[in-house]
Parts: sequence; C-alpha cells; structure tokens
Amino acid sequence: MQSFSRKCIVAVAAILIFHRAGAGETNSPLTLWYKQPATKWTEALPIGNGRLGAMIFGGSRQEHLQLNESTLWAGGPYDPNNPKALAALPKARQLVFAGQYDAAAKLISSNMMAVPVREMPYQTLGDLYLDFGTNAPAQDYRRDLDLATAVAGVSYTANGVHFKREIFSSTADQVIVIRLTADQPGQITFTTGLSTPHRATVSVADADTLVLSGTNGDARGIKGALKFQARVKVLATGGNVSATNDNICVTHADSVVVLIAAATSYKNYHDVSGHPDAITEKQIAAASVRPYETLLSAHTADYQKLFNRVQLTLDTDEPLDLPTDLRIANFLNGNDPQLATLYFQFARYLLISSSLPGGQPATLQGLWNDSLTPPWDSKYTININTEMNYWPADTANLGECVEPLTDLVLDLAKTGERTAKIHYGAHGWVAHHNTDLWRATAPVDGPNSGMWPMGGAWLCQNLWEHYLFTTDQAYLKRIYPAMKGAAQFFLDTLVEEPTHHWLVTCPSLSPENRNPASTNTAITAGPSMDLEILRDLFSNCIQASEILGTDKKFAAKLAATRERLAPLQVGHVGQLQEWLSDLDMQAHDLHHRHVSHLYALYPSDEIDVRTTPELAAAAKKSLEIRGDQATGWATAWRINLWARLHDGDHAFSIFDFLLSPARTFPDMFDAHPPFQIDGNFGGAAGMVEMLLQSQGDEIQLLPALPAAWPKGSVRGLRARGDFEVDITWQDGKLTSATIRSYGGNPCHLRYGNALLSIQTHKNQEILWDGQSEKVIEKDTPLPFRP
Ligand code: FUC
Repeated sequence: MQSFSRKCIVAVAAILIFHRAGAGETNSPLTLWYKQPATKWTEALPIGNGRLGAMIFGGSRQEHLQLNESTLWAGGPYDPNNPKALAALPKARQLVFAGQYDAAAKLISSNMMAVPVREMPYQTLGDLYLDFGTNAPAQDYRRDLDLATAVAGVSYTANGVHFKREIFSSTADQVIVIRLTADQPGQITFTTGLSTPHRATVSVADADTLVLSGTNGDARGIKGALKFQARVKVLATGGNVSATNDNICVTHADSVVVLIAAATSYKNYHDVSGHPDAITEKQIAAASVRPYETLLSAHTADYQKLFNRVQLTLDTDEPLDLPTDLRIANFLNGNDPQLATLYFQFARYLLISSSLPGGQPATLQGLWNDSLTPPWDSKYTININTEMNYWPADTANLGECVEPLTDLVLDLAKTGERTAKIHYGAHGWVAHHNTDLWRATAPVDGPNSGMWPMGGAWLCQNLWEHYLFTTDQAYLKRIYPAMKGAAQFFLDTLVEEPTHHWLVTCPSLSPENRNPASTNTAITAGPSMDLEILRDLFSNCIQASEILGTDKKFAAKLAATRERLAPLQVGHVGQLQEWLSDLDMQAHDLHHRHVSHLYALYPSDEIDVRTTPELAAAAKKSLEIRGDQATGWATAWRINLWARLHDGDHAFSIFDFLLSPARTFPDMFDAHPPFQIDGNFGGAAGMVEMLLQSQGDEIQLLPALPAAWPKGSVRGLRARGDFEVDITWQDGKLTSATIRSYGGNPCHLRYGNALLSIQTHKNQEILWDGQSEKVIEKDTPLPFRP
C-alpha cells in the first residue's frame, strides 16, 4: 500500500521538477512516450497486426525496425516421438512408487524424451534501416506509441526542419506502413536497406522495391523447410527515388510512405508449400494504390473495434507529465495509478497486436524477437506461460484473441494422438510442457521440466473458460472433441498409488519444482496440480457433454474416475500440499517461482474464499511461504492469487513490484528477466481480478479493491455468463454498476455482503448501486457483438 507521505513527496516533486505539457502536446493517458531514441531492444516500441511485427528504435540519424513474422520459426514438419518410450514406462512407474526418484529420472532421460530433445525456436526475420545521412543534432525529440490508435511516432527538429514519422502494422492491409513527413518541402533524404541473419539474399526489384528472400534456420538436426520473403516499397512525393544493388535512395522528397510486407511458405504444421513471393507481391501491390490516409483509417478502425471496448480510469484521467521510462523508474517511490492503467491497456494492445484470428498464438515474447536463438526459444511453454498469456483475453473483453490458441489446441489434439500412442500406448492425446510452430507434443528438455503430461489438459481449461464467458455452443462443439480426447488419455494412463489407492499421474512433476523426497529431481507421482487440472478437465467435459446432449456413458465414466483422484490435502503447517506427501517444508526451494498447486485458486475456482474457506486459508499459507517476489510471470500469478483471496492491498503491493524497473523494461515489456510477455498479460489479468470476479455462480464487484485505488471507473469488462460490466467507485466504495446481459442468463451480483439475483433476458441492462433495493432494469438494444 502507498503511504500518504510517499504520495505527497511524488506529487510535490512532479510539480516542482516537471512543467505540464503545453496545449497540443498534452500526453494522453494512453501514450507511451520518451525523450530519446531506443538504444536497446527493450527500449524499442512494439507494433504488430497479429502476424507481422516490428520493434521501432526511432533514431533521428537512423531509423531501425527489427522485423518479425509469426510463422518464421526454425525447422520444418517433424516427428519428435520416441519409440523407446513405451517400453520404459512400467519400469519408470515402478521406480517412482518405490521412492527411487533419481533412478526414475535417469531412466526417463535416456528412454522417454523427445528426439530431438529440444523443440524449434521462433526466429527474427531481420532488420530494416533508414539512414538519414546526417549528424545534425535533433531538438524537441519525441518518440511515442499511442495505444488509442496503435500508431507509433517519432518527431524532432533538425537544421530548423520539423520531421515526423508515423508507423503502424495494419491488419486490413497486412503491411507495415511508415510515413515520413517534414514541415518544409524537399527535406526528406535517406537510404534504406534490409539485412537478416538467415541464409538469404537482398535484391532490388524495380527502382523502388527491395526484396529479401531466404530460408529459415536448421535447428537440432531438423532442416529449415520454410521459404520466406520480405518486400519493401518506397513511395515518395516529390524528390527522387533510385536503387543500388541492395539499397534504395530517396533524395529531397516532400513526404514518403514505406510499405513492408513479409510472409513465409508455412500453411500449417504439416504443409510448407506456400508462396511468400506471390503473397508479398500481392500485398504490396494492393497497399501501394491506397492513399496513406485510407491505410491509416482502415488500420485504426480494425484495431479500435477491439481496443475501445474497455476503458479504465484510476483516480483521474490525467497522467503525470513524465516520459514513460521515468514513470516506471519512479513507480515504487509513489502513487502513479495512471501508469497502472497504461500498463493494463498496454497488455490489451499487446494481445491485439500478437494474437488475432487466423494467426499464431502469442509466444513467450508475443510476436517480438530479435534473435535466432531466443531465451527458451520464444516458443509455447504450456506449463504456465502460454496459459497466462490468455488470462486477460476474456476478462478484458478481447475474446477474439483466443482464436489462435483454440486453433493451436485443435492441432495439438491431432499431433498429440501419436505421442499418446507411442509414449503411453494410450487413446486420446497428450501434450507435455512445451510446443512449437510444428505442434510437437513429446516430453522435451529433460525429465525435470519435460516429464509432465498436463500441458494439453491445462490448455483445454483456457478454452473452456472462453466458452464460459461467451456461452457460445457452436464454439463448445468445436472444442469438445479436444477436451474429450485429453480426458480419454488420462482414463487410459492414470494409475493407483500404493498408499491410499488414489488415482494419480505417474511419472509426472509439479512444474519445475524438485521433489523434496529426491536428491535432485522433480519426478514424482500425483502432484496436486495434476489432479486439480484433471478435476477441472473431467468436470468441464461432463458439463459439455450435458450441454451438447452427447456422450452420456463417457461422462459417467469420467464422473466415477473423478471420485478416485487424489484429493487436495492440507499439510502440517496448514499449507495446501504441493505433493501427495506432506513435504512442502522440506522443499529444495521454499520460494520457488512456480505456484502450481495454487492453480486450484487461480485460474481454477476449485478453491474459493466463500465456498471452501478452509482450503482458501491453506492456499494463503502456501502463498505466504512462497513469498511475493519472483520472476515476471510468477509475480503476476501471485497478484491474481491474492486477488482471489480478496486481499487487494496484498495484491497491489505485488503489482507495485511488477511495475517497478526490476520487472518492467523502459518500453513496458515484462522482465522475467529477460523479456517474457506473460508477465504483461498476467499483470493485466490480476488488475481485473481486483475489480471484478465471476468464478462460481456470482459476479463479484470490487472484490479486492486496493486502498491505493480509492476512486475510479471501468467500462466494458466481461463476466462469465456472457455479461459486460461497468463499475464506478469512490472513497473505496461502489457507487454504481451496469451489467449488460448479452446471453440472457441468470445473474447473481455480489458487492460485499449484498447480493442481487436476477433472471436476465438478452439485451437487458441492469443498474445497481450495491444495495438490493435499488435496481433499475432497462431493455436497451445493446451494441452488436460478434
Ligand atoms: C518455465 C519457467 C521459466 C521460464 C520458462 C519459459 O520453464 O519456469 O521461468 O518462464 O518457462
């Protein structure tokens, strides 16, 4: 919690040191801005259209855009399943149940891991440079990213000329657009070129077009099978455009538009027969006949359809008039609630920019990666990170962004069938703790992280949640076969543990925490998280089968098996047990970043302060033992967990740390460190959990409002049951709430101890101030929702 004196110090400092921006320069609450170009990648600003992304450095002597295309990964279609795995499985189980965990890990390591043992990395495409050939000093320099329009900007004055750049990545036109202007004619002169670390060539096609053609990387013995191409066209007004071998030179133009297209030959995880040359040619041809204003307005309209659904105000709408990097540096010293709102909307911006229907899901770095060998390959780590990326998708009203994740899971349900069969001799499908563009599903990296068969099952929980928010039965029908296949795998592979005869997973692990009963391995049987995920998967499948009127017998089998799963247990210090035995206090690392067993509290709702108070108390004890500060994503998870415990001040104190320079880079990217985007998404999800929760059958208004945010309003959050919610509060108390019912479902609203139950109908709006006697119901035609 912020103390009063801390707040005062910062307020006074802000008044003394920094003048307010003058008219026309006012910084909107939705702008990230800086007084200097980026010198490091984590200072550069991201743009993206879900597929085509760039990091913008914004120099006045040289502009640099580091480019990404979401299907440019190393390797090609491959089968990592290990035919030796199945024969080793009975022995591995025997060793685990005999307590010989290290021996089991050794056996797993040599027989049950994928071949190759690591997956394919997501890779950078390359770099575009605009060299302005001047050393003139830049005055009044400013670089920004406007989240309201998804346009990045650079402006400065040099030699008395005011220059401006606007840059965006368009969904409508599938190109990146750079527009350069000056306040005097004939002032724009630069040379542009492309480079890449891949096997590639750069050539000039026509005097105004650069073409980079290449092949993706080989990795871990898998040959690069993708072709890719980037195509850059320069459209100048006035002046002259000419080409050298691999550069384009613009001299004395009045204004210039640069269009960048990029594509690979990836069609899907088993087909790489696409034609990137034809695709980029077509995209550039189409975009180059559209005026800049048309490109801009089509882009903004597309983006705003999603972005404008949610507005959040904490305290006031007026941000501190300080560059964003300085606000981050100061965040721990005082109260800057508008930086929190910027952080929240930046996460929504990042999700829209990195995950749109028809594309790939957000990786560990979303869409943005400048390396051929990024940290953890910038792939999909599905023992927490990918799931976390999608935590704010529905709550923050970006349901469409779940679509690429849905497609990924439907793919895994196919590739994972082979892994289920080859590694376990089982029906259904399984995915372990990572996957990549090629939808690999076998255990990777090593036994201590990879031997975890729950990745697919957890992803199914994300999809089920999306159903709960939308109540869209057509969607449920689409995902049900994947849910069923995931459950089928466990019906075939669960085994009875020898002590209580409960059904458990084996071999498995509690993500990536060492088993205290072993010398140095994570391998175990029946870690709590596995059973929690399974209770959800089975219950969700049973409900889905009822809703869809199918699979009665299968559902009955799941119900019977669910009863035999190892239960949640409370250990000797009152903690929720992470393992089958009460070993938490002997952990190799008491403060481990993963809090896997607390999945039951969040994102699941198996543990709930109201309905299971004893288990909630145990989860709280576990959280206290683990401590508040961890890596970026692990810090973000803790915020959500404390919010679910209805302790807003504790959640906020952790959020404070997340938004400090220790966990947030100057461009607001989350610092694991290094950069990993899950913390951005998890942090935003945690903010929603403080303001609105809807697990179980109640919509809870302001369940964990921190004292640091006494006044504010939020418009357009989503609640399970197909509702949209607006909340206004003052002095830490609800003043009004509006609930829009899109699905016509029953609505149980809670504010503190006040409860209101209404059977809503479609398109109805309910106004409530938290006192049950004051309800206004209006029938209004609600805005169209896709
Ligand atoms: C899991 C985490 C690490 C990291 C990696 C990508 O393995 O334990 O902290 O986030 O994923």
